[in-house]
Amino acid sequence: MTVPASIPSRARSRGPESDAALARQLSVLLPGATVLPGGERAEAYARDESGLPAYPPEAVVLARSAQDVQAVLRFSREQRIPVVPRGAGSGKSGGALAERGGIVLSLEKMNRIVEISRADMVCVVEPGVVLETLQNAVEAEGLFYPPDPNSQQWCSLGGNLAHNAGGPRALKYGVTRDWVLGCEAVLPTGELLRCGHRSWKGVAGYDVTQLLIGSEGTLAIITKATLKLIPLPPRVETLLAFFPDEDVTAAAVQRIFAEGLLPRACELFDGATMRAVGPRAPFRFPEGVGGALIVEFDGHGDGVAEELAAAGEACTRAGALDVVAAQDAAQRRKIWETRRMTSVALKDLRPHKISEDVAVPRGKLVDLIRAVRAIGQRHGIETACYGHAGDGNLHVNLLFGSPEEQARGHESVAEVIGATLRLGGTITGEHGVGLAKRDFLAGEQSQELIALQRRLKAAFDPEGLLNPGKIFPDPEGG
Ligand code: 2HG
Ligand code: ZN
Repeated sequence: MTVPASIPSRARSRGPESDAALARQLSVLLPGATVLPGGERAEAYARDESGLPAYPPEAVVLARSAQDVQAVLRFSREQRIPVVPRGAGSGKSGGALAERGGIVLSLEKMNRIVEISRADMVCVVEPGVVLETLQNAVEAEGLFYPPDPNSQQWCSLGGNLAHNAGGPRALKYGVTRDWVLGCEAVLPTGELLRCGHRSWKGVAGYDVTQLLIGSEGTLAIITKATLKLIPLPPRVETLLAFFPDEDVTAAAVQRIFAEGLLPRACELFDGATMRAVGPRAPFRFPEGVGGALIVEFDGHGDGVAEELAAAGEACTRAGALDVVAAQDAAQRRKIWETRRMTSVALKDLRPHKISEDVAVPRGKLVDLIRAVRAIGQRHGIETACYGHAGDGNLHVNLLFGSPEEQARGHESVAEVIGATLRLGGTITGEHGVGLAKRDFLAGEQSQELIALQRRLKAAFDPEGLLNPGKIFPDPEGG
């Protein structure tokens, strides 16, 4: 088995004429499908939410069916043109960027909820379904699909599956992977594969379904997925606790778990984040606080309120200045809107910020926050940390003021990653490696493990044409 060769885009001629010729070939291949030539009309497909530079594709195809996906992948093989699968473009690691040119294959038009089965407690979805659309549809049936990445209003299930997306509720309910029973996918050869099962259990053979989840569109393109659903918890209770500083806030997370509690979400804001978000937030933070936690429980009956009260007491014992419980659904919504606007508020404040999504074992949260502060002080860079503290996954933001500062600040990014790894953590808790973190993978994983993954990649994609350049450090260093 050979390692897939990387396909440098310079090997093919690029330009308006060749892009138009490619689009014409694809239109003949897929009569009636939307095909955009590279250039102005394809501009929206050159970027995602990673903040990485634009990588204009040579052509964009909006697939309508698994058969369209099969046709494009067969064409890619014949012509040796890379294919980059794309969902809603909400990714944070550059996974949908055509770094090496080629065809961007958008799944946005494949957006049917094929089925919601109350009897089997599953749903079957196409990859272009927007997460919130699915959540609303299953909740109308009294069912629940828990994964809730921040972009839930516009991210699509295909991207969630490819990146094994998380979110606040991952603390209690796990990540996307934990909800996938089976899928239909197209291999880079064009073959259609069905893997997994519809039953809640199934252990036949290797778990190819789970290998595809989180493979960042490098092994196959998922064209349908069967997801597990559970009953919608009838009761939800939420609190906000305010602390004097971020160390005390992070230490309070431990206290909550030490009480034997498992919230469905436990989200942290440090002081810098609160100062940035505060003026625009629908929920007003009190003056002079240096950190906050959102803690949320769900379930049945009064036990949920009891758990919330116990978490509130744990926060007070840990040093909270104040603890407030949401009085109704409207207040809960305001709290979550405040949390969900954090990333955008920081970006508006500092457009050149770099945000990481490192995760450490929960017991090391305070150490991570201290390490980030020390790195910021050493380099004279303001930092802001917030995120999924309950599962040790923090969004560490380095608030660069200009592109020049950002360019100089890459050393501090590497230091944040280094500190995370020394604490036994991971370079990415939820956004994936993509392009953004591929150069850091070898810091976390052994050469043997990376080599094994490259061999797996080659087994699926011998020519290395499906989403090339993602996840793994480039063997040629380019
Ligand atoms: C969040 O939790 C998202 O808000 C986005 O994962 C984080 O922008 C970010 O880095
Ligand atoms: Zn997040």
